[in-house]
Amino acid sequence: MPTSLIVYVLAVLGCDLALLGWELAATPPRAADLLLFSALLAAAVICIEAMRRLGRPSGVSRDLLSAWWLPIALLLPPLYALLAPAAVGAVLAARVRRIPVYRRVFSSAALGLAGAATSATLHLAVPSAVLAGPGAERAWLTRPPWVLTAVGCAVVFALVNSLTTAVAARLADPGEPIRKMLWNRETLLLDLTEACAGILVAVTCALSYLLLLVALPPVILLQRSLIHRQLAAAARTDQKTGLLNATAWQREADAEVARALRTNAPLAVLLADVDHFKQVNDSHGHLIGDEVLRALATELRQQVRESDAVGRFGGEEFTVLLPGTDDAGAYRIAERLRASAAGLSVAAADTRISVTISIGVAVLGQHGNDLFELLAAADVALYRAKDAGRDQVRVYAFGTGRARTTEHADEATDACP
Ligand code: GH3
Ligand code: MG
Ligand code: MG
Repeated sequence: MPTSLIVYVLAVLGCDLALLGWELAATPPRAADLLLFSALLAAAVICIEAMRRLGRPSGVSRDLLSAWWLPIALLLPPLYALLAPAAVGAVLAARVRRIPVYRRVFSSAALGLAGAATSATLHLAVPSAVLAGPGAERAWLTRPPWVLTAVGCAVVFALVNSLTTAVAARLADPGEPIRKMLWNRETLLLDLTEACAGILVAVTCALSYLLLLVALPPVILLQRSLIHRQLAAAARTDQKTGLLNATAWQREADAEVARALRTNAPLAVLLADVDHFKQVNDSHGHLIGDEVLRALATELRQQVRESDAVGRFGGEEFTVLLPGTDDAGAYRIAERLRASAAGLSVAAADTRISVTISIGVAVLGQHGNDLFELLAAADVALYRAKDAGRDQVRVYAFGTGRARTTEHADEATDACP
């Protein structure tokens, strides 16, 4: 783990503990606060148990527990917003996933700081006369201007939590752009869902504690659908590279081939294999080998269109499906992939590693009439590229039972000495 990351994690934890100490000393215990805190914690624990019933949700990175952090931050003094993630983090550690302790502690501290910032923002924005005003104790939150303030506070919560964790992710992997770690369409949607659920639960609780019983089932249902979505996405993904796994790629490719046959559209398949990859493992170890595979996967994904399916076929072999692409286009794209892979350099302990890839190309209608035939033809072409000296692209030549560079022979010879 980089030193900068260790320092940062300790700093976040230190801030969280210092604030917790301060708030413990400054907050007088009140029976009503403790009752609401316990009720919301109990609801969070029920959600965790409901999550466990879905099996071991590895590959699930988001839950809907913010639905409970936010009401705690909005309806109680900051002390409780600092305490809640630690308490629920301990339950999660014992009951759900086995993630490293330091990550669990860091994420609890980040949530605690986000909750404390939310609570502080609320106490700045809402006059204390309103907070302690007449009527049911927390009914102020149900009035329109203060509901809007709560929405602003939910934004503060999402911002502080995302920023704190994005900085840690960036320190762990300096190559990744921070914007990508902060938000994409999917995480924005999840943040929005969590914020809306949190505000609804907070307003419900403000009306009556008993209404928590009414809020709990829809939150659990929402959480289940969220987890199902993430499990479905994880089941399609190769954990090491983030690409489609072999089964998902073949399913997508089958559908695209059927569509191309129906509409008479061109389609090509590329099969890429890393050259002498065993030497990378033998010289630098399997972990660095994995880093190289990840870097290659990211590069391949970035070099093709969103609509092209890139998969990890196995070990150090990748497949690329190119719908709407004829033989000339497929050759051009394969050459681009080959050249960009050769230009990659991955940091190892005291050196940088570069690898090359060989690629076999097969085109629907010319080299095969279904996915199986296309993959077999691309495989033959790939091995011709290996035979010819590696770091090359070969297009399958139908009828000869072997691959050649067809009309691109000159380019191939030039590009792949
Ligand atoms: P060639 O140019 O002929 O393809 O040579 P090669 O060394 O790449 O071929 P070979 O098939 O002999 O070796 C493939 C190597 O890839 C062996 C295997 O240990 C390694 N490998 C397969 N999957 C992984 C993985 O997930 N991580 C790492 N680090 N290595 C892997
Ligand atoms: Mg290889
Ligand atoms: Mg191989």
